[in-house]
Amino acid sequence: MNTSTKHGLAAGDVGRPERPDWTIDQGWEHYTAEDHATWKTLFERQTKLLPGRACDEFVEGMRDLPIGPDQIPDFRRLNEVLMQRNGWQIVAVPGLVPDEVFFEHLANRRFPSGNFIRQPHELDYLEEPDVFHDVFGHVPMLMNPAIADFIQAYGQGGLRAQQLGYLPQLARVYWYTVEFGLLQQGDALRLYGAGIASSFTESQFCLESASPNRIRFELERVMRTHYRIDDFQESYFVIRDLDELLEFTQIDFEPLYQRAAQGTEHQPGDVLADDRVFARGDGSYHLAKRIN
Ligand code: HBI
Ligand code: FE
Repeated sequence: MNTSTKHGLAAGDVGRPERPDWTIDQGWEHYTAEDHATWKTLFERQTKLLPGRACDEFVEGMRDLPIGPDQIPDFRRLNEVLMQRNGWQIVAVPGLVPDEVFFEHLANRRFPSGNFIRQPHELDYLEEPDVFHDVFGHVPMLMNPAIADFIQAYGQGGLRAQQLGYLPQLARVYWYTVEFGLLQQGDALRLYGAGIASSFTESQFCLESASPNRIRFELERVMRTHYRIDDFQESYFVIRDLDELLEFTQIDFEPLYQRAAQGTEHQPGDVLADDRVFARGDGSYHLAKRIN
């Protein structure tokens, strides 16, 4: 299906890449006024929500980057700042890329970002990561040295996990940290995961709703836990601070993978006897959906 429209850039035709690493030009000049307007709508409503919800490191990363309301950021300008900060860069891709390609980029400190932006009728939900999710959600966190090294290690570990047959176990760690992670900040919980930082509805749900569980992050526990890709999470996992992610890069995951893959798997909403629970969810959100 060709989803190109009157808009300059749309998700689509991800079938045959022209370059083996799947990168394309961002094509910044091709964004239309409507594309930039969509960015502005998303940027402004999200920026209002994040004080007090996003962790301080997210806010600082955003502050130091050339990201603002008026235009979709130009990757060339983002890269000047990021490269200088810690050697990361953003590369444009047309949408989801194969796992090996994704890992290879991350292992080399290149973050693949969708170049297209969602359509005005799909502001709150889309299946493939677009430039708003990737740039607004991920790039501020990439300015942080701990996240920067953790995501590189994920790229390196991804290739290895795949060879060992443990990719599902590793992907759960990424999902419950980089995408949907919470952390402790003082007495409160804050979000740092890009999937929630870039979501209008879930950035509120993950911290304020009575529905989800908020559970202390433990590596092996998370490796056993399925996640939802089609709706809000039923459980969020909480790390002590971003430096905890750095500690994970020092651990050999293989024995954990083995134990996790052999033992029981957990459903997204499960709470276990030895979990350290910050908030036990009442499950009301997903329950109501099942009944109705
Ligand atoms: N491709 N562009 C893009 N972005 C992702 O987040 C991504 C991907 N390909 C594979 C993938 N994520 C995950 O399935 C792996 O992390 C396992
Ligand atoms: Fe993402």
